[in-house]
Amino acid sequence: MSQNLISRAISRSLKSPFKNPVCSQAYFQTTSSRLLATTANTTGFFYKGGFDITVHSVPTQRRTMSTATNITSWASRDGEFRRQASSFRDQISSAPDAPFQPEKGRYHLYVSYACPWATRTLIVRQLKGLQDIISVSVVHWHLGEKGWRFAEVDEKIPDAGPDDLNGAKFLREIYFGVNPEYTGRFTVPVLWDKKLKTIVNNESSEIIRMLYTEFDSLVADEYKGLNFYAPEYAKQIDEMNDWIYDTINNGVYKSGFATTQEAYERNVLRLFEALDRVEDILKKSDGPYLLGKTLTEADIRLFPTIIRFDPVYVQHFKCNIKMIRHDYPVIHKWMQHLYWDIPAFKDTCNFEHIKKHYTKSHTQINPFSITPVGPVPDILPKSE
Ligand SMILES: N[C@@H](CCC(=O)N[C@@H](CS)C(=O)NCC(=O)O)C(=O)O
Repeated sequence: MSQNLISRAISRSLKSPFKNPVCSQAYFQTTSSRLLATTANTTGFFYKGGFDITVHSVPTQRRTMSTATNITSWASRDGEFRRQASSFRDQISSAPDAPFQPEKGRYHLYVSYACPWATRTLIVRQLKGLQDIISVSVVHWHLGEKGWRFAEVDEKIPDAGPDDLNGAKFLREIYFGVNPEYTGRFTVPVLWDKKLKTIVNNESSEIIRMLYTEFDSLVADEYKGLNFYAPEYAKQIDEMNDWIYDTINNGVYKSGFATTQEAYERNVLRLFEALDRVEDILKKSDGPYLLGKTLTEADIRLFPTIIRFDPVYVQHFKCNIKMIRHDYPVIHKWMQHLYWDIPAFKDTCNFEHIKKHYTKSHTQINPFSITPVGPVPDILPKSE
């Protein structure tokens, strides 16, 4: 199978001049020794705008050693990329005594349009009609040495801007504000609680599940009960998430960030075997979704990777054995339907952020930061 794929890939790459571009990164670390904006040894104060959280003073050197120096080192010594586990894992819940109760205007999402994981949360926020209930800040598309930063107003970055809520310049300030000892990566999405001034959760797979159900007392009637992880599908969704996460969602990163030929080939072959499997599942489905006639979390989690595939991963992450538009007709149709027919998918997809982020942030992969022009268009219209 693998040999087959490789020889087909080689013969194809000789014939077929792909015109493609690029995309992104990253992960995390462990434990959440969290401090809820308490006060000992306080000297720092980075929040502005009527926000009175005080920040622990932490020796700069320690921060630098634990995080900043390796912010652009994606692969481990053996050449394999390993995504770190998310640190903040609290839940919004309407259970009595739960500290994070659902409330209109209380929660905020820090996201990047470039990031497939953050995009999941934006899709679900819109699918559940939560736009007026949960606010959003979008970071600048560039991920630099100090991690994500916010755009200045005069930079005029379309669809990104300053952190009006907490006045941070870098996302890391939000993490350090909650836990000055934080040693993980400063990732998006971040679900922020304006009331307790803390991070509730920074794991997209958990955030989306809270959004399905916990705000139902606040959303308009048409959104109540809309659960993309309904009990009757839960087992199938879990099973699918498991291999799709490993081989596709994370598989593109494992291919792109590999620093040995062996790690790259191992992961890129697994990726295309998994895409073949998805193509087959969709072929057999009563459609138009992975599990038949109902849109589920499995579709929501797969979409952000597939929509970035041709425009970015083919070229930038060397996932170029096949393209979605040319080689996976059923996945292509599924993706076009979600993108063109359901506003929550198209409205949360920003190709300028996506393409610039990957190509201009990963200088270890693309040292001159040139963003490829193609493919044109980013997504084909439904007629093609
Ligand atoms: N497990 C996390 C992963 C999030 C993640 O890796 N986000 C990336 C962007 S795509 C990030 O913010 N990376 C910044 C960094 O690693 O410095 C989730 O699904 O929420």
